[in-house]
Amino acid sequence: MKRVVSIQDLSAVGKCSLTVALPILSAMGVECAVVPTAVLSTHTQFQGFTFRDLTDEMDPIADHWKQQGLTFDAICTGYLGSFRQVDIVKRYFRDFGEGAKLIVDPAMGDNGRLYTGFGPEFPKKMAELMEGADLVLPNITEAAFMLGKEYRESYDRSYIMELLEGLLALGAKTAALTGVSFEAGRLGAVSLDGETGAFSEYYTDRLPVNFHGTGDIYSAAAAGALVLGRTVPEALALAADYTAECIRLTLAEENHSWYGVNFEQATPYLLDRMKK
Ligand code: PXL
Repeated sequence: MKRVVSIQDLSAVGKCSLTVALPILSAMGVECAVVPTAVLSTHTQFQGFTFRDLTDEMDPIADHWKQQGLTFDAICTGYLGSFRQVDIVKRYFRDFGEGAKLIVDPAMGDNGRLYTGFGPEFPKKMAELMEGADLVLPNITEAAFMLGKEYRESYDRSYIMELLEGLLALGAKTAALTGVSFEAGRLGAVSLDGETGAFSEYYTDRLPVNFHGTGDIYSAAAAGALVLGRTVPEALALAADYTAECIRLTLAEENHSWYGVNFEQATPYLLDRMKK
């Protein structure tokens, strides 16, 4: 059985980060170890959330795992709360990276803005995790901030290629970008393989709302597919189809929550989609 470790926060309510990565990877038949980097009462889009930083636990957890001889097929990172956590993640990459895919989702912002709590210097620090990562999957906002490039709402292919090439220049082996749209009503992800130069793109119908946590759902599903042997383009397509289904099911519920999507109800779809 494949085993991955997911390093990100535990937002008690909010359907993002660990509360989606763990169930999604489990449903896919992948063991998911966790390093909770912080415990929040909710994700940061709620007002007045509590935040308990767990940075001090991260090294002792790694020490124990090393002593136990644990190994992983992938190390997946998401939302990180501080500069120090980025440095400790690098230690996880050094200590557990052999034979593991390093998958980095630099969850920091969306729609041209950083999430509450991140200062303007943080994206440059997060950018350090691009170096040596097998797959990085920022959205356009996160890529633009990490690269110190202008965020654009409307763009063409050359802007997207510039971001992908920038991510490769930071040292990522394969760069993906999520939330890309070249055509009204279609939204998807693109990728550029730094070794072969292969470009991939995959789009689904764009649903008329933006939901929180869908980036985390997307990267968990992509990571699962990747460790189960799919290629990057296949993994990105599977994750896009699954995320779109999560949003569809959410919209189908009349009084759906505002803070996250009904990813749980899309589990049968995910398992079915994995057979293709
Ligand atoms: O979904 C990204 C995310 C993860 N973790 C926390 C967040 C957010 C987005 O706001 O607040 C704590």
